[in-house]
Amino acid sequence: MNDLDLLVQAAEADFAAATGAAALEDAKARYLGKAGRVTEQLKAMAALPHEQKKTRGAEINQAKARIESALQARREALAAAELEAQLRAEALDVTLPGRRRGNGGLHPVSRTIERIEAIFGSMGFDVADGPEIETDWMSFTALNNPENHPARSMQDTFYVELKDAEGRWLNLRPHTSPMQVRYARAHAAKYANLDPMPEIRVIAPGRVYRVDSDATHSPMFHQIEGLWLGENVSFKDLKVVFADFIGRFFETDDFDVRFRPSYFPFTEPSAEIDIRFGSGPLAGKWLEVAGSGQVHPNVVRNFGLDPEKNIGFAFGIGADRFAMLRYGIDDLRLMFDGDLRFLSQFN
Ligand code: 2U9
Repeated sequence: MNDLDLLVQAAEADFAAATGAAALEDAKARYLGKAGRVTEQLKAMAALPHEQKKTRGAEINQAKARIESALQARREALAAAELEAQLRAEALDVTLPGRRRGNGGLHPVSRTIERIEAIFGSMGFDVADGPEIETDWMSFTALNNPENHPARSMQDTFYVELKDAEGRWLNLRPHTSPMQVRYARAHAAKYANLDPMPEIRVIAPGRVYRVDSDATHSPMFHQIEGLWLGENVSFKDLKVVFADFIGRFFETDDFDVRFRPSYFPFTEPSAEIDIRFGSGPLAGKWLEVAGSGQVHPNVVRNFGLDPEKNIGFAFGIGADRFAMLRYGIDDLRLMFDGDLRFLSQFN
């Protein structure tokens, strides 16, 4: 092996030792650069006798060509290795199963409201809707709450820092009744020239707000109120409608209903409604489940109707409480925590 073979061998070894593009370019400079070993050999030819120059020059050029091709081969090998590594790092395993998107589902309170809407819907009740931020008149005055009644105090109600047209603070509705007031007034206006007027049969489900918070009270909860107003709708009708509703909601005939005298400003007379199951997990205990009463003449007047011709009843239930009774939930706060371990049990 002559000196040029050794030079080529050394270059090949150097290139092989370079593990990156930068190191390879450094190695190239050591052989093919201005002060590189191949260039050195070419310069050294100047000292040779004339007749040797041609063969020596050809040999050096041959060695240079072998070094250049070794360099090119190494460059390609490094680029291929780099690509390979990148592909491996960014590899996608297309055989992995996809990530499932949760199915979602209805909240137990929403299910309860839908269920109650369906039961009352089958008895001819419409469903009212309305704003959660209300005027003073809609939340209190129309419902026969005297100006100085404690239910109006800041203790019971959240107020919004905006005033209504009468200069009174707007409130977060403390009950769903304003929806029925709006519904009844629209109904009265729509059928003003019909005598007798078609009956009002409506339920109003929705969020309501009170300044109250513990294991059994939440500052936001859900009420469903019902209103049936006609020429001759009585407490007897209330008892039948309510008992039918209870039987269908809890899917049993095995229960008693009891009315206890009570007071609400918007009904007179008023009654609390208790039920007692004869069997099942809640058997034997009287449970207070609703408030009710005959709609107060002042309230009927505020609908724009004649209280002599429009008589009926109203009732109110807590939708959250009904959901808890039906599903056997013992802490109201679970309803509003948004914990999927709890919520997914209902779907
Ligand atoms: C209008 C007139 C009267 C609805 C009524 C109650 C009695 C009542 C509570 C029960 C449990 C609310 O969710 S709760 O805390 N409701 O006691 N609600 S009578 O009376 C009305 C409604 C609308 C226009």
